[in-house]
Amino acid sequence: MSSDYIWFEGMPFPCIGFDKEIIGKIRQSFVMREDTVILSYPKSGTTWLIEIVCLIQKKGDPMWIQSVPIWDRSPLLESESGYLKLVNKEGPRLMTSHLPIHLFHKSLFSSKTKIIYVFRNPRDILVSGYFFWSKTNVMKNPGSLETYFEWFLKGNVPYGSWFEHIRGWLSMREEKNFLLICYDDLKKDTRGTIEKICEFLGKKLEPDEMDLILKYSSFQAMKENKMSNFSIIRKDIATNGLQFLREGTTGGWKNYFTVALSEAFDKVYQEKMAGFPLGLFPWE
Ligand code: PPS
Repeated sequence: MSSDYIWFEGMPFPCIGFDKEIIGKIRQSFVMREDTVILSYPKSGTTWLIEIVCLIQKKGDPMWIQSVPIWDRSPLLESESGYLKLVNKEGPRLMTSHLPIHLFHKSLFSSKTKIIYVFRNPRDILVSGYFFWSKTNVMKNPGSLETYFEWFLKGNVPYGSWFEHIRGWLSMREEKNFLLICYDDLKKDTRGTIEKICEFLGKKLEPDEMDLILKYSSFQAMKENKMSNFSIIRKDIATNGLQFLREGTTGGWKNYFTVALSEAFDKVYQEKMAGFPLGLFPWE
């Protein structure tokens, strides 16, 4: 049975595993410290980034990523279970979040927290989201890509509008504790992009350690890793047909959008993305 959302101040959240009191508490009192946060709008490459950061921390040793579920390694801050894992944890924390910038506690802006924001062509996000959310029970089933497309453009999907999410977070792009990673660049130059992440995190790797990271964070390796491929997700959240690592490509949306959908998307995109500098988004 698919249901509607949990709403927090006009923003839709998945209806299982989330609680609006917790979302409120994060903004009110979840003090950020010397943490590392992997931030994204859902379906932007979050899981890939988590796997890479975990492997960087372990210098390519796959033991951790192969024995601990991804949501325990880098808990999702705003989920009920993630919040409980993080709130009383001492020392620097690794966490994930899809929250928009205005729902974070103000300490984020004065702390030493390192933020890695991963973004992706919103057309690919839309298609990925359609196949993902349709196989879960955490939102109403759209029934067709056309319906999901309409919902996405209106922001009537989990975490609301992609356009607002990216505009909010990109306002931090000049800050030294903020790293912007594009899924499309990560695909094109995985090694070079991982090197950037290492530099940002202050980690130095030997060439053979980098080779191990490339090996264990590859699409195929992650697809086979039960701790990362969502095959052990709670059965009330996802149905059996869920394939989390679905295509893992850039530009795959072209196989799903009709000409009419593509034109409709471009129109909204141009209106909503006005004002960003040229060259920031590789798909433009
Ligand atoms: S979520 O639910 O928000 O955490 O999803 P997220 O991890 O952000 O995005 C899922 C998409 O990322 C793709 N993915 C990868 N692509 C390439 N290489 C690797 N290693 C990889 N890991 C995950 C995943 O396949 C989803 O994209 P689609 O287009 O659906 O395949």
